[in-house]
Amino acid sequence: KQKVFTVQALPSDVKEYLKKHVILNEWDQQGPLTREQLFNEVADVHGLITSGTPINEELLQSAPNLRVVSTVSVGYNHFDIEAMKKHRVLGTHTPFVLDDTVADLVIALMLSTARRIPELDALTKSGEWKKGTAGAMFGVDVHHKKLGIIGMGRIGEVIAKRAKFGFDMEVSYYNRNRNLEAEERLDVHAKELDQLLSESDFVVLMVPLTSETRNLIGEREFQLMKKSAIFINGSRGQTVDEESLIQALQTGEILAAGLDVYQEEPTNPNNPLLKMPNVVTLPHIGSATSETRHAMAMLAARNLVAALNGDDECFVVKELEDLSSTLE
Ligand code: 8YV
Repeated sequence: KQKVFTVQALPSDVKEYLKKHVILNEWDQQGPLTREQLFNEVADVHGLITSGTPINEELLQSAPNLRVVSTVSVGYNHFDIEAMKKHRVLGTHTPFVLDDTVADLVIALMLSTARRIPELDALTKSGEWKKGTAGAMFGVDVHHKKLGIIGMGRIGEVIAKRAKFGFDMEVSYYNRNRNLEAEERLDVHAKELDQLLSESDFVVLMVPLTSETRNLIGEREFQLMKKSAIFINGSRGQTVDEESLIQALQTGEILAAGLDVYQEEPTNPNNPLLKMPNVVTLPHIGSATSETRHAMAMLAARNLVAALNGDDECFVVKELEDLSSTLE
């Protein structure tokens, strides 16, 4: 049997599945896994399961037998694709199983930010009912408003469906390449980025982190948005220039923001975004429901076993698909 190390804590049934196919070692989750410990653990493994460990030249050099890295996430910006190609290491991820859950969370952030739920919850719980019902605490409507989605991929489409059919919103999107199927299926409208930013009441960022999307939204883009706009980021913190976001919120260039991701995670307690009443902050929990995290873990395990066995019934990240065919 081939040897596998998992950095990620896995449900017991997933571990039982893996143990039928591989020799599984796991991090005991006690204390930080230092780089030295990680390199020691991967020195002789054929497979690695993680959700964010940087898969870079340094790690790959310390793991000469490594053949497959399976990430428990749909995003794989922690994969150094060129280094993985050089070391002929496959990377797999977990698309589809989390689309609905992440889309639910984005809608929840839209509603929570628009209707000022965290502030009003705090006022109710602190006995300040009257203050909570005052005009100064009114939120804004979501239904019938204009939603602009930056990144109309699988998750973006589910967000659009919920917004259109659940809240009668008018939905536009910006993609590098048009998504004609989504336009046909959901009657959503492709727009240039600047037009989408200037017209939208809600701007949702749902793009993978790549060299093209890093800092995609910065000072110029926030200045194009309506002063009544609400900005939601459910993608990766690095897709936004965070200093510009802070500036836009502090100067009233936009009304509010709902964030699940940040430049630095875990967030620095001194981050100004954590002090602003018009910012709803969540700790990167877009896919964090019991059902979905279990489904992601099981899919990551199945991806790993399939890839180790040269079986193409697994979700290899698209940039490594060619490698997959040559490794069979
Ligand atoms: C993960 C995510 O939970 O799937 C992704 O890309 O960002 C989340 O679903 C996160 O990466 C930590 O596992």
